[in-house]
Amino acid sequence: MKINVVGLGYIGLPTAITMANAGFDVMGTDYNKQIVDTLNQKKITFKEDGLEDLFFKAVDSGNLKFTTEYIDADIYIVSVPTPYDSFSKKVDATYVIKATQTVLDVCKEGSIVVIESTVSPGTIDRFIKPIINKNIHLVHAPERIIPGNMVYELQHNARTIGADDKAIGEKVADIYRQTTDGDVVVTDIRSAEMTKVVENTFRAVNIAFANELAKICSHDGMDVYEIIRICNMHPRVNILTPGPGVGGHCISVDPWFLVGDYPELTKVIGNSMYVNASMPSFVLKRTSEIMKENGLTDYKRVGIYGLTYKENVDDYRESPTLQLLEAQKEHLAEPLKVYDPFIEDDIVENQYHDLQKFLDDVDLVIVMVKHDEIKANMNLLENKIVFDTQNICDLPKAYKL
Ligand code: SAJ
Repeated sequence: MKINVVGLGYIGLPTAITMANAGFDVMGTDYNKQIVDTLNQKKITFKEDGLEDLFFKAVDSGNLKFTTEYIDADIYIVSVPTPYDSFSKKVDATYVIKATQTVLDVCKEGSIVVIESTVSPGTIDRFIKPIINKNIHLVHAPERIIPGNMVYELQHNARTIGADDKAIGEKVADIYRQTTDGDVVVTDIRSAEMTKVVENTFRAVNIAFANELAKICSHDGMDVYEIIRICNMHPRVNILTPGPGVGGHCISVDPWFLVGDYPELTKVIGNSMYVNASMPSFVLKRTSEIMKENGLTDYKRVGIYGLTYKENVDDYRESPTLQLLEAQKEHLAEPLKVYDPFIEDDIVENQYHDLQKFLDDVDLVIVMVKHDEIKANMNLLENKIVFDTQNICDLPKAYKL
């Protein structure tokens, strides 16, 4: 059976690798020639624990190849980005539509097109089904892996297969069962679309609750972490961890699909998203209070440690640090200094690539990400004023959220 994985980003590439290692004949397609060239040179395109070895295994077995072309296959797995329109808050299905159209140009009758990209409920009915001009089968199998633990989750997560034709759903489920030991459930397309967005919305709302608690506690000088620790000893309470904001391309994006489609029905969800989005500005406000308390007036002596959207990944999309830098533009002439051990390229102004130089140039360090490397370097921060937004620093004078 020939599988064509379309889109070789954070989801498509691991999916192609997993399918190839399960024994399927896989072609990975991406319109970005640079990505395809890099992969064809046997170099992986992003860092993820354990993925590189699986990538080598898949390529060496001959089961995995890469091209910029769409090919004739039995099954297509579409994993292209679905951004949202920041004004209307609605899903932008352009890439999925375009990819499906191109699949339709090359595929034979009877082939199966599996959409893994996250879409809002109803997107496939509204935008994909109307362009189908051949006898093919549509399936939605929303991805579920978490960056930072992708390899484990690819092999163990339960999966949802949405298909309007049960037999086709079962056929695709059997393929996914060869890649994971988690349950693989078959439902209809619309329910599968909904489950995916609901899962990420659940997390967004719960993070917002923790963030709101952080603000309440900060207002009255209470320790939010101590309060959460104690509350979580209750058998039915499980509060998440407050932080400097919510980044990435999932939790900070997908719930907006529901808000965009059901503006009158999403008060909890909408407000949660605003609470999460307010956290970088809250960090800035706390920073100015901490500066005042320490007689520091020069923002040029303030540095941000961590630029990625979360720990131990190199993905900085929608990261809290980027959000904070955007928020500070209104107030400061010059951007704050930034260092992240995971980012080698120049992403923002005033970015350092040498930790010691960064530390020499700042007096106040805002810890934004809980990278293992930052935890290991905590002793280097002993003589700095530290604002630890991630609760990883046990230096006695570190400020918390
Ligand atoms: N965060 C907090 N507090 C927490 C947990 C997370 O502030 O207690 C922040 C993180 O620092 C980060 C953001 O939230 O900035 C999102 O990180 P995450 O680790 O919660 O999730 P993602 O975005 O990396 O991956 C999520 C996962 N979804 C769920 O757990 C429901 C993953 O399983 C999905 O596959 C992924 O979204 C996706 O692609 O949809």
